[in-house]
Amino acid sequence: MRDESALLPMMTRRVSFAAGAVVLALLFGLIVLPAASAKSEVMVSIPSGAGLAASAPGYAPATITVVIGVNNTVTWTNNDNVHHTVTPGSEPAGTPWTVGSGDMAQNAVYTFTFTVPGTYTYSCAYHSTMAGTIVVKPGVTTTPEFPAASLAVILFAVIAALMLAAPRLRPSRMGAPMA
Ligand SMILES: [Cu+2]
Repeated sequence: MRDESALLPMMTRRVSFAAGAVVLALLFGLIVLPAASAKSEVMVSIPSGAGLAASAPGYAPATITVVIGVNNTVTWTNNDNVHHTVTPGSEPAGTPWTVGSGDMAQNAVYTFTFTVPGTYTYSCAYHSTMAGTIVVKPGVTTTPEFPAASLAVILFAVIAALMLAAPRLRPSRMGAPMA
């Protein structure tokens, strides 16, 4: 009879632990997953008259900040009636962004996804007054860190399970009469 009363709080603890795990999983699904899937691209316009004078808005907006994994795809649209380019200037080492758009006729669209953090400058090959800046920030979670974190959680779970199971595997218990 005493055994049953001692067993009850233990089972209650297990149930509340399981409930806690379910709540955490739901919170993860509600908060983290939508944030990760809500990727958006950044639009930059080359407005009408972009290359006419230094005062003209060459690229609108001229300076943008993007975050890897969130909104690091940038699309330029030539809304002017003359040709322009998006030509890389200074950029962080190791970036694959070296060529740029090439010639962009009226209504031409050019898209690039930035994967190397840093500050980029670019300009138009035809109009020296047109200049833009892109600041690329690293994402909150990067892909290489994820497997390491998962391994740590799995290792912790395995060790915890072994510690819980260990007392039941003792020979003295195994030899005890069942009834
Ligand atoms: Cu131009």
